[in-house]
Amino acid sequence: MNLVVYGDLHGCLNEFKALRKKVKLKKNDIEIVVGDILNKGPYNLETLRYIIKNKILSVRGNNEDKILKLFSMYKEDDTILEDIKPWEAHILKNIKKSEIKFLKSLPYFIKIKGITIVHGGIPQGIKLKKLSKEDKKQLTLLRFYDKKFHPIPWHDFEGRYKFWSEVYNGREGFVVFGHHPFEKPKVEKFAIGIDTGCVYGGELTAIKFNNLNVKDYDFISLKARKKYFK
Ligand SMILES: [Mn+2]
Repeated sequence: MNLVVYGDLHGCLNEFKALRKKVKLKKNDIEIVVGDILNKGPYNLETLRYIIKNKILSVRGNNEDKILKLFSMYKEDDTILEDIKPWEAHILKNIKKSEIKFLKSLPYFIKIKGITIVHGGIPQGIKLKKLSKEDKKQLTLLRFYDKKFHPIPWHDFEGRYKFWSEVYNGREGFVVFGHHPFEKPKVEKFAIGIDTGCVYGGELTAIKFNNLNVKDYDFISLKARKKYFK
């Protein structure tokens, strides 16, 4: 049995289907998406429906959280449609109740054997067994630390000291994460980042752990058909 984890899809359904073929899945393989299934891309709802239909697992990304938040605002006041991105308005107007329920059901992390899948990262001092609401948010958003190892907003270029995975010590398992696009997978001692920016015209990457062995993995990737988002 192998574990296959896919990087941020962002509605890139054609690339996702092609990548699944390229992975050459075996019958009992476990498939997990690292979150950000939808938003920004060409086939956001279609990708979500494909995930549900094919019973593919996923953790929760900040874009799932964002759509859920916008959806609850939209239910109160539909004039918000004028103030948000057109593709987000399209999602809100067309998403089904069962799909909202599915998004709400997504876990913030999945642990299988010694492998932990999370969208953003695991900040120092946070224990997965005991997560506050703020901790959960951080799991979807973490990228860089400042010099005091506090997570900083992604646009704080000056405050950037270290990327979280560079100093992560493996205390919550070997982590596979997405969220921050790298040109190639970011390989650290106790973590691997597999968002290679498909929606931005980069690549879609999967990591396959053979027999669930954390030390025996392959990358499978393919190029985006185009740049869907700047
Ligand atoms: Mn993200």
